[in-house]
Amino acid sequence: MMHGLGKHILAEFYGCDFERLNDPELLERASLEAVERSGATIMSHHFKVFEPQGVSGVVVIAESHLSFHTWPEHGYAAVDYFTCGEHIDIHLAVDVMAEALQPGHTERTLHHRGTELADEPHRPPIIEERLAPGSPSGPVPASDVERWITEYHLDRGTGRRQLGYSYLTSGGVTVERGPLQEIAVAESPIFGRMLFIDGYLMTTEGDEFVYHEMLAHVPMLLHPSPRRVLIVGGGDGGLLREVLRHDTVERVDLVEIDDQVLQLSRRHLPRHVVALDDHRVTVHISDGARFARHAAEGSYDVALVDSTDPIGAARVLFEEPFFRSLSRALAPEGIAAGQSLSPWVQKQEQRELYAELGRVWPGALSYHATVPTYPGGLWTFYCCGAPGLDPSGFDSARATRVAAGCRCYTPELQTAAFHLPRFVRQNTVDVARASGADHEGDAPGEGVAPGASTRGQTAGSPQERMAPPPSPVSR
Ligand code: SPD
Repeated sequence: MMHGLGKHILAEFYGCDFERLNDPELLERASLEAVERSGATIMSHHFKVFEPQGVSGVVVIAESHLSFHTWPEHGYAAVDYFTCGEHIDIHLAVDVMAEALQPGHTERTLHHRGTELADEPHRPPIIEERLAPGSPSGPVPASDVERWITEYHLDRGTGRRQLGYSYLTSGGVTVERGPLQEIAVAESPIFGRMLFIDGYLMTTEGDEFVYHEMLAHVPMLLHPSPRRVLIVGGGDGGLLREVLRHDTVERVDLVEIDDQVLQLSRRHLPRHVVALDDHRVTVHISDGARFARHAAEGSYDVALVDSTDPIGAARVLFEEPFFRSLSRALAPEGIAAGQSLSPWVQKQEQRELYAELGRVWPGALSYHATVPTYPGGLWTFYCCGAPGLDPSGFDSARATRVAAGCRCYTPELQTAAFHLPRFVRQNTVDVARASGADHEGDAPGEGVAPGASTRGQTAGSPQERMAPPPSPVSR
């Protein structure tokens, strides 16, 4: 996902074969194919063979460049790919180079370039007045004017609107612009109060129980005894309310970046906020990524990420460094889970998310629920932990107790939610697994959950055992 003016990936290929690193034809073919398959437009290319060994090359593309340098004597190649194209799959380009050079292990670092110049403007909620169907022509009585609030989805390349979900509002709309984001509260005849952030619908009184119950209980039940819980985001309090249904919980740190979300939720979403003042809870108004980075190692049993979609300040919560911090902050049996977007409306963002997850948890699992007010309706969640994390490994008596207070969650859903439609599996867990496999053999501590080996997790992950064999990942 693009944050700033461009993406720059630096890939280190170690342990490559001397002959491959010294083969200009192979390198030319691979670099041109890498660029082409990633979706970029080739303008020119130049390759240089060195004596006694080594090859350098650059492929200039309309969207910037790919370059590589090889050191056959060290079995090493450096590959850089820089692009300002929103739709270009830079990881795929690196995959193609890796297929050609077959490194023993690789490291990838992703840099966002020009981030200071590309701050995203606040998006106000879009509220439009429309005439009720059948209104008479001429002067229109006020009662015939309807106010609709719309969540628009934009094309990633052009920024133009391509999809809108509209809700008739009944009553007034509250809009508050803060330093971080713009929040609106409106009321829908079907879904009750609705909270929007920067024009995107976050939660409604009508269907929030589905999302919050499923995001809380499924991962909490996969931990034998969750005592210490971290919630990143979730300032409306709905997720916290569900977490506290678990009588094992002793402490919850809720880290919300924007105090305004808490304040507006306290005012407008009374059924969400019931647990905010519980004695086990500490609310931190702080940046969740920084909080996780500084959390003591092994200090949480469960970490739940209840963020907005990857826009503005939340982007970092969908990227590898944050997942690495979470993995470090979790105790050995720890579970991390979070919302993982729509396979329909955010197909590419979702693939990118699972590729990032897979570098930390190659066996990342995914589960789903239907949230009618989220775009596409079918909503997904990631769920990660130590290798061998088994979606059916939960205490059913505990699940039954928790479910007694729920409107959506049931012990049956605990496992059923992990059975994904094929296209969802291909866009989520298959991507994570492929991305993890690419990092097999990385330095210890890189790309693995605490105490885990990447190789162990990749072979026969629980979701793989529950599902038919995956078809090849197509990017
Ligand atoms: N597309 C919206 C997804 C939002 C997920 N988190 C919302 C916060 C609800 N507690």
